Amino acid sequence: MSPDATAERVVRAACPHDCPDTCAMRVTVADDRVIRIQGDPEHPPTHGALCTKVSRYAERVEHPERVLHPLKRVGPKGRGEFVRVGWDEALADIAQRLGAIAARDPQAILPYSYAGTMGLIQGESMAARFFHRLGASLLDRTICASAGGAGLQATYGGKLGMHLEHFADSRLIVIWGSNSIASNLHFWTFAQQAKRGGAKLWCIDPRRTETADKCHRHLALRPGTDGALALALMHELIAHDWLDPDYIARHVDGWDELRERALQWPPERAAPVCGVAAEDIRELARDYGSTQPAAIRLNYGMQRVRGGGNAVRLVALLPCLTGAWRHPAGGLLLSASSWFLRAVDHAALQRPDLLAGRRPRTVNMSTIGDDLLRDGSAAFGPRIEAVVVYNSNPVAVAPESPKVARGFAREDLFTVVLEHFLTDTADHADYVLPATTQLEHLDLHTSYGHTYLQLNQPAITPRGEARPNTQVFRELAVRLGFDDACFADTDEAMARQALRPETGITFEGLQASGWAKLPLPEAPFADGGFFTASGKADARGADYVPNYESAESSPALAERYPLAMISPPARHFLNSTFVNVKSLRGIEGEPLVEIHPDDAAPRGIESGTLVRVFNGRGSYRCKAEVSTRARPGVVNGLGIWWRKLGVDGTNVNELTHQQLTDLGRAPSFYDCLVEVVADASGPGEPAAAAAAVAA
Ligand SMILES: Nc1nc2c(c(=O)[nH]1)N[C@H]1C(S)=C(S)[C@@H](COP(=O)(O)OP(=O)(O)OC[C@H]3O[C@@H](n4cnc5c(=O)[nH]c(N)nc54)[C@H](O)[C@@H]3O)O[C@H]1N2
Ligand SMILES: Nc1nc2c(c(=O)[nH]1)N[C@H]1C(S)=C(S)[C@@H](COP(=O)(O)OP(=O)(O)OC[C@H]3O[C@@H](n4cnc5c(=O)[nH]c(N)nc54)[C@H](O)[C@@H]3O)O[C@H]1N2
Ligand SMILES: [Mo]
Repeated sequence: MSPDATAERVVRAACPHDCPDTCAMRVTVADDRVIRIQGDPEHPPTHGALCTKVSRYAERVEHPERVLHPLKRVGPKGRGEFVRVGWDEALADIAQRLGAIAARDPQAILPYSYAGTMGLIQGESMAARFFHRLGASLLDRTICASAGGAGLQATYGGKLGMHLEHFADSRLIVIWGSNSIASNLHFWTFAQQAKRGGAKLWCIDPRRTETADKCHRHLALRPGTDGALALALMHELIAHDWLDPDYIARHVDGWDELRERALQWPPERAAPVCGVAAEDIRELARDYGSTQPAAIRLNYGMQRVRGGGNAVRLVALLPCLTGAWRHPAGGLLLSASSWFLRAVDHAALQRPDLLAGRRPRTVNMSTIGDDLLRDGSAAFGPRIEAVVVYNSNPVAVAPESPKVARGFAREDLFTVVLEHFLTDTADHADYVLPATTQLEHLDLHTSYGHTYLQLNQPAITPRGEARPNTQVFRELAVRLGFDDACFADTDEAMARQALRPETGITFEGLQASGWAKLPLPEAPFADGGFFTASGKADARGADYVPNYESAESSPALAERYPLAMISPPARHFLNSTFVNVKSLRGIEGEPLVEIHPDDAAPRGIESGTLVRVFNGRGSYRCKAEVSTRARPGVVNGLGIWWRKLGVDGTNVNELTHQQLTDLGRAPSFYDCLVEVVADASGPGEPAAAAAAVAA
């Protein structure tokens, strides 16, 4: 250790989590230990503040249950019984097993990853190169945002939106399908500034969230009816002449067609569909049509239903009809991701050219339950024989988890999981490989909620024998005889390759300051210039698409399972990450379902009652919380708990299904009918009851 290793120093880092805020962090270390983690006060989106979860990041890094050595399965599949092995032994065996499968058909190997870290380097860089070179199946990464992403793409030509900071100057903010205080906290600061400046805040959310409590008005619509609401708002904009005809004429394609459709949706028609009062729709339309600048903070919560893609399209067209885009503080933000395409070259990181003309099949991560259980066929391709999981916990987070768990429990499936902890997925592995955390590796970060590029520099040495994801794939490449020069690139070399010279953002610049703002206009669509081929916002074909599961679309099903269930994020977890951090789990308490008093009373349910939530797919037990946070007819199962920490080893995804959204091939987690009954029976019994229901 160098003589000054015990002196305190501050390392510039970035929060790795799947959250729109992507905070800039300052990590104070001494003697290879973390002393403090703080938000960077100079980074405008972070403005010095971190959320409760990430200010405790060191607790996760130094967690006593962290996986610090490679582990090899000894017990039956899924039991989580392992012995410690050396890296050489593990990598040699993994390379041999994957090589043998690839010799038959590399498409029988499936990489499975999502956004455990949002970093471009520990995400899809060396891993993508490795799987491209191998010719493995490609993964369609749809589990979170692809319905809304496709909606934005179809409408604006990209995932493009307002600058976060300008929300502070808006006069009206519609927070739509977003519990900002829980999942987009740094946006909330800007919304509060606007509120103090006199702005009116509306919240559109089936759940009365902590965010809804702090807005002036809350519209608690039924899940999956946002498209109908948007059409009714358009109806009112037309009826009251609150449109900007000049902006529409120059910058919107397909308005005549959309206008016809909107005229069929007076508030009286939308009100019973949405389950809200027509008068409230009128009031929202009046506010939106007569206030400038007006901004919409849309979030992904509203696109996890069958019609999610179209709903995003319709909402994204609202600021094009009123000309809100003319102002820096007007418009809409769902995602800012595509702005970063100007700064970051993803192909340089992922090297799709290594496919060398091969076109492997694509497997949708959202149907992993069905796909792991599928036999080979002409339509599907070969049966999946091996899965390599990194940055994800599919057994907990993917829809219809009874099937996902059964798939991962296949004795003939070879599974490798790169992880920090023994998650529900890691429990099913043949090998668990210890991964470094954000404080131990280098990474480069874009953001979906702001417009700053960031560099994460390692602050401490890897704990135990943990290795960065990149290192694992580098070594597997060597063992499989891949001698392309790109497999020798270091993490820093890849970060440098990713930076396009055009924006003037350099690696050295990022090293010095930690972050750089993308050079972009303040009001990006003030004079049109959408990224579509025509340069216009595209309204063609956008329409309301009802849910798969609702009283309107499936009345017979709704008779058996009369309650709609949504399962939005828990504030103190990040998807299924942090569920094992005791202090945070302590705040969340235990798995619960919120139910409105009018739904609870006839079922004999009180707060604290152990209930069984079930449908034809499965059964999940948790505590009930009788609360007006739930609207009548809708129950809220909060957070993605680890199954093994649940009452019967299950979580909310026991009940969700694998049907895909209208656009983007995404799951429809919040398009789900259930029934809830009090059930204090012993463990094991509910599963039998559910089987009876299914049969
Ligand atoms: N603390 C915390 N922060 C997170 C996450 C987390 O798990 N915990 N998850 C992260 C991830 S992965 C993502 S994708 C982002 C964004 O994640 P989002 O899922 O957008 O997260 P929220 O904003 O919390 O939730 C969206 C809100 O939408 C509401 N909602 C559900 N169905 C509908 C509907 O049909 N219509 C409307 N209008 N609203 C509906 C829910 O009640 C919820 O309050 O947040 C990220 N941030
Ligand atoms: N019912 C229901 N289900 C949902 C949702 C919902 O709202 N309701 N939300 C959906 C959404 S929006 C999303 S984004 C998905 C999230 O699904 P995932 O992306 O799978 O997210 P996490 O559950 O947080 O799991 C990420 C895992 O990555 C690991 N990890 C973190 N950093 C690293 C690293 O550097 N290397 C390696 N090897 N591992 C790392 C973490 O330890 C963690 O176990 O879940 C979806 N599932
Ligand atoms: Mo997500």
